[in-house]
Amino acid sequence: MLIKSPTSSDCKASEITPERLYLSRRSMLGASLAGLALGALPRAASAVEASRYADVAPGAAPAWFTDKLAAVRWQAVTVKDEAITPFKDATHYNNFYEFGPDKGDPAANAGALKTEPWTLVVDGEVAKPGRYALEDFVKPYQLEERIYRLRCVEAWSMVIPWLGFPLAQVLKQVEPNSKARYVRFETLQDPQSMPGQRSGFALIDWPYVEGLRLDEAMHPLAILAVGMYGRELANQNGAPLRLVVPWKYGFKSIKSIVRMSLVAERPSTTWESLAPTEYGFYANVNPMVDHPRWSQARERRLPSGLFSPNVRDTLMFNGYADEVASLYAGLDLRKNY
Ligand SMILES: Nc1nc2c(c(=O)[nH]1)N[C@H]1C(S)=C(S)[C@@H](COP(=O)(O)O)O[C@H]1N2
Ligand SMILES: [Mo]
Repeated sequence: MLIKSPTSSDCKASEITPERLYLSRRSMLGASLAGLALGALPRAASAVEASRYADVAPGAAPAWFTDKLAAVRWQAVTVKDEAITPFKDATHYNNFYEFGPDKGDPAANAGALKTEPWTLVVDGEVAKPGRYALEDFVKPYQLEERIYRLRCVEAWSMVIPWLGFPLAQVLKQVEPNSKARYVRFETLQDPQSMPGQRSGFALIDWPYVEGLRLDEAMHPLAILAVGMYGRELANQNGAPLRLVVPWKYGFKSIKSIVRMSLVAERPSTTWESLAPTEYGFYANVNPMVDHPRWSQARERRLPSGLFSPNVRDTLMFNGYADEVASLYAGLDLRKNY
C-alpha cells in the first residue's frame, strides 16, 4: 500500500499510517478474533458522559481490580470542553504493532494476550529492585481517573479517561540512586501470542522499548494505567499495565509493560532507532515542528470520518504546556524533537 502525504494545512489524508512505513506488510498468520478483556463498570462513572464510556457489557475483572475500583478518585484530571472519545473508537482504532500494522489488528488479535498472571520487573539503578506479581505491584496505589488527550504522531487524537496512578509514586518507592537519569520501559515479548513479533515484522527489534528522562518520569501527569473508561484496560490498549505521557506523541506511551529499568544512559527506543530523523527521543507534541513528511499543526480528533471531519489545531505539549514546559527550559525543541 502506498502511503500518501497529507497537504500541510489539513489532515485529510486520514489513511496515512507513517509509522508503518518501515514495516513490511505481510498477511497475519494465526490471527484470532477475540473479545475485549473488560472489567466491572463502576456506578460512579455513569454520571460522566455515560454513553461514551462503554457500549458493551464488561467481563469479569480480577479481584485486585474490582477492589481498586471501590476507591477511585474520579476525574482527578479532566479535559475541559472536549468530549471523551467513544469507547468503541478508543478500543478499535489502535497502534500496537505486536498485533499487526493495521488500526483494526490490535482489537482483532490482542485477545490472545494472556494478562494473568503478569510479572513486572523493576531494576537497574535503584536501592529497591523488585519482581512483582501485577496485583502486588499496584497494591500501594490509589487509582485516579485521568482524562487526557492522546495525540498520535500520525496526526490523529482522542480523549481517553484512564485509570492509573502517578509513575512518580512508583519511582519514589524503589528509590533511584544517584546514577539513575532515565527510565527505560519494555513491553512483553511473546511471539506465540503476538503475531507481529513473528517473522513478518523483522524490522522492529522486539521487544518494544520506550524511555523518559527521570524528571519527565517524575512529573505528576505521567501515569501508569491499568484501566480506561471505568474498567480494565482492553488488551489492545496495553493491558494489564501501560504508560501514559499525555504531552508526548502516543508512541512514547508504551503498552503491556513487563520491565522498568532505571538507567544512567539515554535508552535506545523503538521508533527513534528505526527512523531517527522522523521520531525523536523526546517526541513532545509540538505544532511548530513538522514531521519531515507531514505537518503537525493540526490533528483529526476521533471520531472523524470523510463526511464528518473533526479537525482541530494541535496544541503545544498537547495542551499541557503550563504543566510541563519548564521541563524543557533551555532545550532547543527543533533539534530535540
Ligand atoms: N508496545 C507497544 N506500545 C505502543 C505501541 C506499539 O506498537 N507497541 N504503539 C504506540 C502508539 S504509536 C500509540 S499512538 C499508542 C496508542 O495507544 P491506544 O491504542 O491505547 O490509543 O500506543 C503506543 N504504545
Ligand atoms: Mo502513534
